[in-house]
Amino acid sequence: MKKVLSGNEAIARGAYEAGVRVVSSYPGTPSSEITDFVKQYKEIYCEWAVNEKVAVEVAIGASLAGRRAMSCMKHVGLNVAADPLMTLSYTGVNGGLIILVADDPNMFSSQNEQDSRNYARFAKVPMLEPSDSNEAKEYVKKGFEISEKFCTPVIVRSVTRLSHSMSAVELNERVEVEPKGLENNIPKWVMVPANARQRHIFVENRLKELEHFNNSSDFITEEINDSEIGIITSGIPYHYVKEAMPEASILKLGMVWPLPVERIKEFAKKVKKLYVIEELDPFIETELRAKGVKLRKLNRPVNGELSVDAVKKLFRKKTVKAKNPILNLPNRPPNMCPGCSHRGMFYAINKLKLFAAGDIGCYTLGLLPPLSAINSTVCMGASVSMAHGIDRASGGEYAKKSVAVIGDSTFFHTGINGLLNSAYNKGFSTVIILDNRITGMTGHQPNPGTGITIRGEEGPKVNIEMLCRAFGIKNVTTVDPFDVDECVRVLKEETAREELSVIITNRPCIFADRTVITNPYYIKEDKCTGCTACTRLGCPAISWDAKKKKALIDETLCTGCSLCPKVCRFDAIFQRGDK
Ligand SMILES: Cc1ncc(C[n+]2csc(CCOP(=O)(O)OP(=O)(O)O)c2C)c(N)n1
Repeated sequence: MKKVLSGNEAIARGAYEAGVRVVSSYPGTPSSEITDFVKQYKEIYCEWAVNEKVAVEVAIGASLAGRRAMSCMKHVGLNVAADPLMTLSYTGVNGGLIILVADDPNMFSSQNEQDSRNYARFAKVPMLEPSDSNEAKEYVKKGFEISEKFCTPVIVRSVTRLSHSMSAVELNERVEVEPKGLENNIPKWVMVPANARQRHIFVENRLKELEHFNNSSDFITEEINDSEIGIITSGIPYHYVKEAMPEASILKLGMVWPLPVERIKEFAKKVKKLYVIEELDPFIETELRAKGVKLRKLNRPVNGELSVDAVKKLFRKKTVKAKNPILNLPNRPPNMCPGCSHRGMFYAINKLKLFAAGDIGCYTLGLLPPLSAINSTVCMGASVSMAHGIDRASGGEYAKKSVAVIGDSTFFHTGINGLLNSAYNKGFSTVIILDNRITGMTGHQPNPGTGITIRGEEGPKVNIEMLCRAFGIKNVTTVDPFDVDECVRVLKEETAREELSVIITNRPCIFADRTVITNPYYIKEDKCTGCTACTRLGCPAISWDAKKKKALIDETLCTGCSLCPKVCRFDAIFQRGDK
């Protein structure tokens, strides 16, 4: 049977058909839906781990226990999981193990544009790169076979265009794989130096065997057309090449590491001019040049996505200038939702002109005007440790005018380590944990603070306040983020302290708990003085009537969060149902 599936759904299906037993992942666009799709298969144990390092380690444990396992993440997640990955390469696997990494060329929702193919070379493990949904499913299945045959973790690389586009997929039955049992093999699994030295030799030999395998594998498709131009490509760029250069001969690679150099050299002999078309880093190109393959140079950008037109331009082909309807649309910058529980705290931070070391989540949008209350964003968890660095660099002085701002999921991911470090090293910083009980930014996945698991089963709900106190932090305050005056008061008090403080907000994400939505507010025109205090909340439900010079509330958007009446000094804002 055939079905049209997104790349992410196809990857989940591939895991199901391959007899996978355990999937442990951490959400991150564009990979998040894979694990959400996996949860429909009751044969697979699946979970949201607290971060990618933990997720991969869970998969390693499952592999050691003799079962097929997968761990999914976005590209930056692989940085967090890099530590186990590097040594997993040495141990190898028992049950097959796939790390699914989704890159984000063009950074539609990421803080950097790194090319994960470098990790395959770095860790000396094979990488498969599918180009459509059917291949995505098949490569996951083949990936498990390779993993077990060569005793290696396999990285399957997706990109946003693959993960989020849809194409036809041939569905097959699940194949139950015989469990291999817990492997007790000390020289293989205990990576003390004496054992690791031996395993490093194994890794180098494995890489040679994998290259040999790739040279004769069906991961390569050769399409011989005109002998003038030959193009080596893989993944999504393959489709751009096919459409832009139908006359060219194409060598499409499915396993992009280790490269099938022999097959590439054979292909090179069949064409006059040889090119590589790939997105992001010149990964294949650099490698082939080092191996002595003569390639023509193209002025290809190393940032952003390619497209059919971009490929045509590289070969000086005419492109048809289509009318772009998007150009006529008004600019809609991202914004926190109406009723977002983060808004009040950012209003207070802005009011006090505090320097905010930010983090990654919906609250990063606090950066934008009119709130303008985020001064740095590096990676998940960095806010807490950076605030500590800011504090220590100034002998405590800057701690009085700065805060760290972090969401609950990000806190559980890696913020927790930073906070423990600040507590242990007696810092003075003030850490604000915006606890909306959900991983908002990536699609509302539950986390250890939500109290439910990925499948909606009840689980323990971490008490962040008690956790902070267990670290030895004395000053832990919980505030209502819709009470701006209280937020300002607590911020003043805690930043003034020459001690570490934690402030926790206690309102749920509007999507995590719809019961908090109540009657909308409206503005009484005669009472509104046009002071703009409410518009400075940046709430999408509040707009400005330029003619009347007064604020307006769109009642279809308002969730009744009660924040705007609290900042209105003229009592002009009322709730429907009020007298
Ligand atoms: C290492 C890493 N993994 C995953 C992501 C994707 N990601 C961006 S924000 C975020 C979590 C946001 O949740 P939370 O901290 O609870 O804040 P909220 O969005 O709910 O405000 C995640 C997982 C990332 N940017 N980096």
